[in-house]
Amino acid sequence: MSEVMKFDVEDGIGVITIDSPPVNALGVNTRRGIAEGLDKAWADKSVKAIVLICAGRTFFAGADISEFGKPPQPPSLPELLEYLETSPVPIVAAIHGTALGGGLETALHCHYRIATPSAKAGLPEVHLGLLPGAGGTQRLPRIIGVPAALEIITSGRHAPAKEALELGVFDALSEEGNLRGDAIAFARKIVAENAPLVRVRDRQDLVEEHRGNTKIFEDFRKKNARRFRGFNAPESIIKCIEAAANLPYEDGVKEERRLFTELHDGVQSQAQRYVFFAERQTSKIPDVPKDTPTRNVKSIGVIGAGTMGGGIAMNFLNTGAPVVLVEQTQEALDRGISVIRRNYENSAKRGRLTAEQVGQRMSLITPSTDYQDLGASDLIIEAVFETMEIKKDVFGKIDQIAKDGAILASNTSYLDLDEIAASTNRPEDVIGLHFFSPANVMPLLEIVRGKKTGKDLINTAMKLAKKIGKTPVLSRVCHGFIANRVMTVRGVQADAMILEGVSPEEIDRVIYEYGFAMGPFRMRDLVGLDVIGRGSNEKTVASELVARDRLGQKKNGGYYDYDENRNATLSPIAMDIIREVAADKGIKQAPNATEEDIVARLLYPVVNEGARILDEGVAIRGSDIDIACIKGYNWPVYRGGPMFWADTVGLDRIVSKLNGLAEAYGDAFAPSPFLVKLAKEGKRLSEVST
Ligand code: 3H9
Repeated sequence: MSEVMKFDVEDGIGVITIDSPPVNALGVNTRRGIAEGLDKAWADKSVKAIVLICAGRTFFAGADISEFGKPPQPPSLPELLEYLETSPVPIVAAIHGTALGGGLETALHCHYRIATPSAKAGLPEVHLGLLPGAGGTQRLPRIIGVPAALEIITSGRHAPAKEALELGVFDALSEEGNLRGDAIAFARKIVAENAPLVRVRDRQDLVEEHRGNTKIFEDFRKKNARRFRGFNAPESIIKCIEAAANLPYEDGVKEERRLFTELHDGVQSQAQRYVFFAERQTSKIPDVPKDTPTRNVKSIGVIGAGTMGGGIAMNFLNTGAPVVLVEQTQEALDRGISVIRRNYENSAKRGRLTAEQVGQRMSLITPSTDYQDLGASDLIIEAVFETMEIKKDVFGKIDQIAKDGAILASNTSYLDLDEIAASTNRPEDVIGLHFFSPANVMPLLEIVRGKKTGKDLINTAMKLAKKIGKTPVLSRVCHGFIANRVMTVRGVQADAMILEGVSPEEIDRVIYEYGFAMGPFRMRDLVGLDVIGRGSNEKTVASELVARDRLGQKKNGGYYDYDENRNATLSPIAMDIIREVAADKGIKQAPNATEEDIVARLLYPVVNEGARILDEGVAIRGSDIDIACIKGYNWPVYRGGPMFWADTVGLDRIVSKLNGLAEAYGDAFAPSPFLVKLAKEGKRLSEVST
C-alpha cells in the first residue's frame, strides 16, 4: 500500500492523487505509488479514463535529485513511464504549480494535459548539468517543433500556462481553483467522444520537417556559443533533439539515455546538483531555527545615493516598498535619483518594465538630505564611504533617530561590524547586509552577524533576502567577510605573477578558460582602476596606470588598449609599467608559467583561505563559501565553487602544491592546518559543516 498515493473513482474516472511533499519529486516511493495507482485503475473495469493529479503545492517538480548518484531503485522513471503509456484507457495529467523535468516528461507520456492558469511547465535539467532523460528531448520537439524545443530545453525556463497552451504542451486550462473537477470533466468528455489515445511518441510531422537539416542545429550552436561556453549539457541536448529529428523514436530515446548517463556521471552535473542543494542550505542556520521571530520590514531607509546605495534602494523599490533615500547634498541626491531613473528607463527600453511600472517605482522614493526623515523606517541601510570613522559617525546619528525595533544595517565590505555596532546603544539591532556591485543585479547578499546581532535580525534578513531575489550567505565578522576575503587572494597572486613576467593576457586567458566570464585584469579594466586601487598608498601596477590617467575601459584603457568595439590588445604602456614596478621591487622576470601553474597559483590560495574561514567559523559550511563565490564572483557553477572544485582536484594534491609554493614564495602559501587535517582524514571541504 503506497503511502503517497490515493486512488478513488468519480463518475467512471479513476483519480490517482500523489501527495509527496514538498514538491512531489519522483523518488522511488512516488514512482511505485504511481505504478500502484495505474494497476488499481486498470483492474477496475468501471474506470473509463484516468486523471493523474498531485496534492500540495505542485505537480511533480521532477526526478528526485537526491537520488542521483545512488544505486537505482526500480522502477526507474523511464520504465515507469513506458508502463504508463501502455494504458488501455486515456490518462489525463492535471497540472498545477510547476511541472518540471521528469514531471513534465510524465505529463508528456499521458494522453492529454490540462493545467491551471497559474501553472508552469519546463525541462530545467540543463541547470543541473543534465538533459531530460525520460523522453523529454524526443517528445517536446514532437509537440512544439524543433526550434521551440531547442530554446526551451537549453534555457531550462519555465513556460507559463498560457504559452504552454499556445505551444500545444497543454491541451486545456482549468479554472484556477477547480483543477480536479475540470480534469474529471475533461476526461469524461474524452470518453464520451471516444477520443483517441494520443501518444506523443507517434507524432512525426514537426520532427520530420527537420530530418537531415544540419543547418538549424549549427545556427543554434553559433548563436548561443557564448551562453553555452564551458557547459557540456547544452551540446548534448542539441544532439538529442537532432536525434529526435533524424531517428525513429526508440533510437532517439536510446541516444537520449546514452547522453543522459554520460552527463549524469560527469563532474559538471555532480557540481551543479551539489549547487542546487547548497543554495537551499544557506538560509538554514543551526542556532537560528525557522520559528525564530522576525521583525516587520515594510519601509526602508538608505543612506548614500551613490552606485551602491542606489542599487540597494532599487532592490526594495522592486518589491513595492517605500524607500527614504538620504544624501548629504542636494546635488548628490539628485545625481543618485537620476541614475536610478535611468536604470529603470533602460529596463523599460528592453521591455522588462512598463512606463507605468517605472513611474510607480520612482514614486516610492522619498529623497532627503535630512537624517530625521529616517525616523519611521523599519530597516535603515548605510552605504556611505568605506572608512570606520565615517561609518561610526553615521551609526551614532541613526541611533539617535531610528525608532525602537528598527534594524540598523551596514553595507560595509571589509570593516569590523562589531566596532560599528559599538557606536550605537543597541548593538543587538545592528547587522551587516553586504550587497555586491551592481547591487540591483548581483544575486549574493552576505548577512554579517556581529557578536551581539539578535537572532531575530538574522532570521529577518534571511527572509528579506529571498523577498528581494537574493541568495543569503551568513558570515561572521572578519576583514572582507567570505567572498571578498577568499577572492582577494586571487588578485594578489595575479599581481605577483605579472611582476614575475607572466603577461596579464596569459593570466586572463587561463582564468577565462577555467570558466570565469573574464580574467582579473580584464575585470579591473571594466570596473575602473581608480575604483579598484582606492585607499592604497603602495606603488603598484594599478596605481601607476591610474597615475598616467589610464583608468580602464572608461578612460584611456588600462592593462589593455581598447578599440571602438571594445576589442582589447595588451597595452605596451602597461607592459612598461609592469617592468618598471618589478625592477623597483627587485623582482626578476622569468615568464615560464604553465597553465597549470597559473591555476594553482591563483586558485589554490582561494581554497586555502576558504579552509581558514571554515576553521575560524566565519562561514558555517564549506558549501556556503561556494555559493558566495558563485553568486558574488561568478565562479563557474559547473566547477561547483572553490571548495567543491578542490575536492575534485584532491585535497592531498592541493596541500602538496601549496607546500611547494610556500617553499618557493614564502609562508603566505602555507596550507592551513585545517586543510592539512581534512586532506589527511580523506574528508571533503564542500561537506564541512561547523
Ligand atoms: C529530472 O527530472 C531528470 C529527468 O529528466 C530524468 C530522470 C531519469 N528533487 O526550491 P525550493 C526540494 S531532474 C529533490 O526551496 P520553491 C528542495 O531541495 C529534476 N528535492 O522551493 C527543498 O528542500 P528543503 C528536474 C527537491 O518553492 C524543497 O524541495 N527538476 C526537488 O522555491 C523546496 O524547494 C528540477 O530541476 C527535486 N526535484 O521552488 C526542479 N525540487 O526544503 C527543481 C525541490 O529541504 N526544483 N526539492 O531545502 C525547483 O526548481 C524548485 O524547487 C521548485 C519550487 C520551482 C519546484
